[in-house]
Amino acid sequence: MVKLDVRANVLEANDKIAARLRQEWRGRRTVVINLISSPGSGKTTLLEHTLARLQSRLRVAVLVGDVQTDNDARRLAPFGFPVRQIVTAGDCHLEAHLVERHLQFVEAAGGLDLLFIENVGNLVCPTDYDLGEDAKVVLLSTTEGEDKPLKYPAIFHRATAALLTKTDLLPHLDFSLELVRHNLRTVHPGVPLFEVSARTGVGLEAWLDWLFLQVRAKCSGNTVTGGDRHVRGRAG
Ligand SMILES: Nc1nc2c(ncn2[C@@H]2O[C@H](COP(=O)(O)OP(=O)(O)O)[C@@H](O)[C@H]2O)c(=O)[nH]1
Ligand SMILES: [Mg+2]
Repeated sequence: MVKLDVRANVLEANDKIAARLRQEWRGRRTVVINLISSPGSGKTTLLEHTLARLQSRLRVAVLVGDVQTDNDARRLAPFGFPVRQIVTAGDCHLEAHLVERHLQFVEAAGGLDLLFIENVGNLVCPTDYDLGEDAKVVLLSTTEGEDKPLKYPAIFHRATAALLTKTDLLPHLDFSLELVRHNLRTVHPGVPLFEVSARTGVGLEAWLDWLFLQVRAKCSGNTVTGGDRHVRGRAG
């Protein structure tokens, strides 16, 4: 009982800070994307390929969370956008106060169109922690199995969009695209699914189009959530 109360208090405090952050970013017209997946699903790799394609097109910054190391920030730094590592030293998710602590960095980056937050690798812990984002985007890689939307329904239900990553590996795996699409639709009917390979570039164009849609929508004062579709796309 006491444990439940403490958790409720923590979440309530988190929500208050997240509301402040959301207000701040609404004023700045910055789209904030919270990337969530298991460790190793390809969040940082997706960001590497996304940042490479956004150079001289959008003003972007990245906050990246990990339990230890600044490896991911070092991987993302070469693309010329401001990147800041948040080390949680044990915590399995980012909380709004950690993001708020870096608000100054984000502000110093100037009028941003897009802020990516790469959450700590975990399909459970980050789910309940609002970071003031416009969209939670969940990644699932082909090597993780088709059943993950059913096993971790909360994050797949809350996500505004989903990506199936590492589709280049499909010929080597017993993985059914039909089944993963079905499982995702069962948990979250209508959520857009981008089927991508960072390695080959397949599907990245559709993912970028969706990001541009978010940026345009925020500039006009809305947030777009996408339609009922899955997108296999061409190499982007
Ligand atoms: N074959 C293949 N491997 C990928 C792809 N995307 C990521 N990986 C590999 O998956 C591993 C974990 O990727 P990373 O981006 O660090 O995952 P994160 O922990 O979610 O940030 C790395 O060895 C990547 O090279 C992809 O599209 N295809
Ligand atoms: Mg990473």
